[in-house]
Amino acid sequence: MAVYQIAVIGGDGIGPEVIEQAVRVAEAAARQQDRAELHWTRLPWSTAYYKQHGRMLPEDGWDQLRTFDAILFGAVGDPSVPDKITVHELLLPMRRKFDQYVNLRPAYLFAGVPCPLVGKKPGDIDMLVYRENTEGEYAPVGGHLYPGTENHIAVQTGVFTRRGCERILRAAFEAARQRPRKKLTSITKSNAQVYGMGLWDDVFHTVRREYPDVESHSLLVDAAAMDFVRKPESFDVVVASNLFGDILTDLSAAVTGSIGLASSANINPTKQFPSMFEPVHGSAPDIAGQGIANPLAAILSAALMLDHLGLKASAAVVRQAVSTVLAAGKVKTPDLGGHNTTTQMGDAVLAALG
Ligand code: GGG
Repeated sequence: MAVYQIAVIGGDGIGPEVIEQAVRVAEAAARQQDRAELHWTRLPWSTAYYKQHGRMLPEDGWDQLRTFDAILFGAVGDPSVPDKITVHELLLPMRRKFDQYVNLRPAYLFAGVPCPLVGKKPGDIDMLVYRENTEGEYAPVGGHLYPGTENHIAVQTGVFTRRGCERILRAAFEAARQRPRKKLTSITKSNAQVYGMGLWDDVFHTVRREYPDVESHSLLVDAAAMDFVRKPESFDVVVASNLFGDILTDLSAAVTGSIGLASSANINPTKQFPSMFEPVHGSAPDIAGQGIANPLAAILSAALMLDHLGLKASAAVVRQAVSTVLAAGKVKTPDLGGHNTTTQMGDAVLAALG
């Protein structure tokens, strides 16, 4: 029996609550479908850990993490500690240190999930967003001058490299090529950000020549935001910079019914380093500890992890079980208009695995 070593970082707020349901479901599916054993190592790295140790993870934390086959991550962020510590010392460096340059964020309108847009049927919205994950607007490049004075100056630099643009665009084109619609939209803002986004567009026009079988075009981010609402069914694969991808995927989550269903994978395609799988949502301190968070985004993220590990049958059965539970509509967490708990939703998916 193949054994996979998985690091589990529940993190803050609802992170640990939803991630435990993902662990249960992934473990059962892997055993049942692929006769594989997932061995979980829980790492308590979080805001609570920071308060105790003065850092988000131990000194050798990155070396510890490097040894795992994958990382399952809940959420990070707590109102009592600035994001520049919690998010910027754990989540964002993880993506860069392990060169997880592909942030894949699928958005799908499931049967049984009310869509806030009129007239959309299950499956009408079915897109994959490829978000660049290691540079762009989230590169920690910048600084302060004259802080604490009237003349305080803050500089935040977006970093766009030919290599960085090319590899995320290529990953997105490869994905589009595999999909029935073979369509790709590259998100830009080169009419305002002429340097970074200008390079992004240049690389897009170069790479697209290699994919004549993919129908591709470039779209301004503001027009994309409008079209995610007006005609989300027109999108298939979408590729965007770090910031634009982050913002647009909250919108794609909203139009597919709930951010509680939005999964993501932070992938190092070379497999030189572990990839990391996390729900798109954050730590949601407003509902933390109540046991009512929707665990489906975490469970679907675990399905992306199973795919990445090569456990395709397990991944497929998890997605099917989630679909079945949503379509039945008997178990619903509050974000879906119901009253069920996180654990009840986990139980329902486990039962639907068969
Ligand atoms: N599970 C997602 C999470 O913890 N999000 C917190 C956050 O601030 N994320 C920023 C990002 O995804 O770039």
